[in-house]
Amino acid sequence: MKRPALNFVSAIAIAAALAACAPAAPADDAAAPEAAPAEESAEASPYLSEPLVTEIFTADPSAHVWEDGRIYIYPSHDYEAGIPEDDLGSHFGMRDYHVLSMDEVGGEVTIHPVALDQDDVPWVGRQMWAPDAAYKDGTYYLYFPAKDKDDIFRIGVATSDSPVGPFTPQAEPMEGSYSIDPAVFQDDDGSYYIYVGGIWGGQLQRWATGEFIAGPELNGDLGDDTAPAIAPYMAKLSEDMLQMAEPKRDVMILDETGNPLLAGDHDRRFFEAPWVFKKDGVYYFTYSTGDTHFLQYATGDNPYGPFTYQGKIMDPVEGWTTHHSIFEKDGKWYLAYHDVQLSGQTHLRNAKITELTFNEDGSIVTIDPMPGK
Ligand code: FUB
Repeated sequence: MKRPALNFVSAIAIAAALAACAPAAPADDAAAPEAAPAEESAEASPYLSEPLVTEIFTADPSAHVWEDGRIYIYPSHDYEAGIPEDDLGSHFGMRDYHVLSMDEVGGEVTIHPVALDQDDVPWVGRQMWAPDAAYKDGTYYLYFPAKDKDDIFRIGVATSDSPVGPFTPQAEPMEGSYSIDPAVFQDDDGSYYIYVGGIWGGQLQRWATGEFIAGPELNGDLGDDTAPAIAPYMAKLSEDMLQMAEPKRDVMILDETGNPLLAGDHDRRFFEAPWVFKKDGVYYFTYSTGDTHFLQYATGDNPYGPFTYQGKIMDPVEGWTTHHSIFEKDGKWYLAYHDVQLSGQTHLRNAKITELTFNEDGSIVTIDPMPGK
């Protein structure tokens, strides 16, 4: 599923410059002259917001405000792996992570040195995809999906005493983990919960029986559009934050009649990118619909769900994937997301931030990422 590339000559020039410094720009790149789109300044930008950094490609931005009040973003680090595009996301061949940080939205962004490289994780075979992070009692935890040596996605954990790493990985992935896109939510009582899942290339559909089923017949949705949609899974984390402390549970997303969203409801069903936050006592389960390119949300009254579908957070961005996080800073709420403004290529993405607005009743005002298009 390909989307048309951008037509800006300057964007292509920037992409070429970025590809030349792949796979991983050194930390010092934060000090390097920005490959800023100077040539674009003559045209009005159709985009709602601009890339956070231009020195490296970043995607799937998981944003947190830690105790020092600074914003830390844990993104995927896209690079040109030279693998042809397919519906399994083989072209997303990422192999390391860099953390970004800034004092405030719109402030100067620091690109920190490599936080974790796939060569440092004994069980990883390839594809370090969308990570998240958590903080507890002086330790920062990086949760990341990667394919093991059998090409099965697992969730790894790595720890550091610094929010920007370097992170030391556990020797094995989390017990019983599979699929992609871990997101960790800390509740007000100090409990932590992990939410995981992504279909198609994210392999969640391959676990429908509880065992991994290989083979091309399960490359996509399960095939029965009238069945409940495939659910991501979640569990409370153990005290040491390294394992799931209880059996995994399905995250159920219900429609307005109280029935599960159906597999055929591609505009609303879960595809990937779970992210949970809490506002005014309401638990928001947010996610991407993948092949229909929406960010959607559902709400519930506890971290386990069920969650009832409420509406759209964002219309499709430029590029195939859409993956986000939501955070509060100084009384304002923000959406971190990505598009492909810099490259025009779906696997070379750039993270962005924009403000998120709530109505009085807690509903989210849908964002148009391309208001000038
Ligand atoms: O970045 C690789 C994958 O693309 C992520 O895991 C998905 O959420 C999608 O953004």
